[in-house]
Amino acid sequence: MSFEEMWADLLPIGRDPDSGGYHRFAWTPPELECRAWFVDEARKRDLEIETDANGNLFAWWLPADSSRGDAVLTGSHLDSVPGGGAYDGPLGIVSAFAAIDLLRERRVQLARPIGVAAFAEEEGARFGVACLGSRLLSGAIAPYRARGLRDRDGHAFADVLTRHGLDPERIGPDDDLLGRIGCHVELHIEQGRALDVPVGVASAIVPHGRWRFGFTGEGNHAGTTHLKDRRDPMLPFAHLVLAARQAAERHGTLTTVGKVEVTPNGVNAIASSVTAWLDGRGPADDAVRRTVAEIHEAAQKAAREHGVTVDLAEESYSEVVGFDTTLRDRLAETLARSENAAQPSGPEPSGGPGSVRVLPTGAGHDAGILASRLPTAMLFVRNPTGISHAPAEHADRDDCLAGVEALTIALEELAGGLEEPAAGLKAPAAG
Ligand code: HGY
Ligand code: MN
Ligand code: MN
Repeated sequence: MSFEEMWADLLPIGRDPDSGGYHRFAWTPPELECRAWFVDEARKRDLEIETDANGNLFAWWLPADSSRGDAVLTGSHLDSVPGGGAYDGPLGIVSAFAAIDLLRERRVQLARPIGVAAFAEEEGARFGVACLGSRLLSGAIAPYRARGLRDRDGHAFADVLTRHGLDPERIGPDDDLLGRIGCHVELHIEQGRALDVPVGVASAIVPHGRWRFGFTGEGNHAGTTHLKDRRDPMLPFAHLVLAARQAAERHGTLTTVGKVEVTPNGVNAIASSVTAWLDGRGPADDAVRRTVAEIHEAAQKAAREHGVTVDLAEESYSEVVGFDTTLRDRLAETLARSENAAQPSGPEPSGGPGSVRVLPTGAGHDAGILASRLPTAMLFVRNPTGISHAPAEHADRDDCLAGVEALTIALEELAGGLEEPAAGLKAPAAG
C-alpha cells in the first residue's frame, strides 16, 4: 500500500463535501472510522496493536528478538478541529506506515521497536482540552478532571470511554508504556509560512493555552426591554474580542476568539449567558500571561458596566517546549548527510545541521506534551498555502514523499542498526 493509496483511503473520511473541511472529533463516527483504518493498516503490516487505557492507539513493529524496550515512537493524531484540513495529524500517521514499508523494502534490521501512535483528542475539539490523550498518558492532566469533561451535547468523557470498551477509572499516567519508549519523533505539516524547503526539524513550541470566559446576564425580550434595564452578556463579550486583539498587539502575542456559545441564541431574545474561548500564544510565558490578564481586566470592567458577571477558567496551558537538542541535532545531521548524499555532484555540500531548516512553531503537538517525559523531536513538511485548521491546508505530493523519506532515514538512524544477515541466512521475519 503506497503513501498515495493510504492517503486516498483516509481522505474522504469525515470530510464535508461542501466546505472540504474535516469533522473528525474523538470517538465520533468519522474518527472511529479513521481508527478502524489505522488498525487495518497496522494489521496489513503485522504490527502489534495496542490501545492504552486513555484511548491512544499504538502499532508496534518489534525487532526479531521481540524486545519491547527503548522503542522509537512516531505517529501523530487522527482527530481534527471543526472544518480542519486534511494533513494536520493524519500526515504523520500515513507517513509512519509508509516509512515502515520503506525500511522493510531496504531490509533494515531493527535494533529496537518502532511504534506508530494515534494519540486521542489532540485538538481538544470535543472535550475542550488539547492533547487530552497524551496529557493523560504523561500525567499532565488529573484523571478526575478528564473524567468530568463534557462535550457540547453534555456527554461525559468517562461515559464515552465506557461506551468504547475502556474503563474510565483506569485513565491516567502509564509509566510502563512510557518506560518502553526511548524517544518520539512526530512528523507534522508545518502550520504557517515558516518552512520554504520540503522538510524541516522543530526546535521549540511556543507557550500557548486556552481560557474559557463565562458571561452571565439576564435573558429578556428584545422588543420590550429598555436599554437601561438590560444586563446583556453580549456586550462584555464584544469588549473581550476587541480587547484580545489590542492586548496581542501590545504584547507581541497571538490571541484568537474562535468559539462562542450563546444561550438561548435567539434572534429576538437578549442572551442570558455567553461562553467564549480565548486561545492565547506567544514567544514567552510572561507575555502570554500579561496578555490574558489584561483581557480579563477589560472583560471584568465591561461586565460591571452592564450588570453582568464574568468568570474565567484556564482550560489548558503549555509552557515553552524546547525539543531534545541531542535528538534534534542528530536528526538534522542525519537528514543533512542524506540530503548531501542525494545532492547531484557539484558544490561542496554544506553538511551539518546548518543545511537543514530548524524552526520553532506556534502550534501545539503531542510531541510537545510527551517532551516532559521522554526525548521528543518533530519533522515538519512544507505547507505552501501557509494555512492550517482550515480546508486550504495543503502539502504537495513531492514534499509529502520527502517527508516520508526523511522519517524513514530518521527511524533507521534511531531504531535500525543490526547488520543485514549474511547472505544465505534467513532474514528474521519482520517482527
Ligand atoms: O492548537 C494547536 O496548536 C494544535 O493544532 N492542536
Ligand atoms: Mn491542529
Ligand atoms: Mn496536529
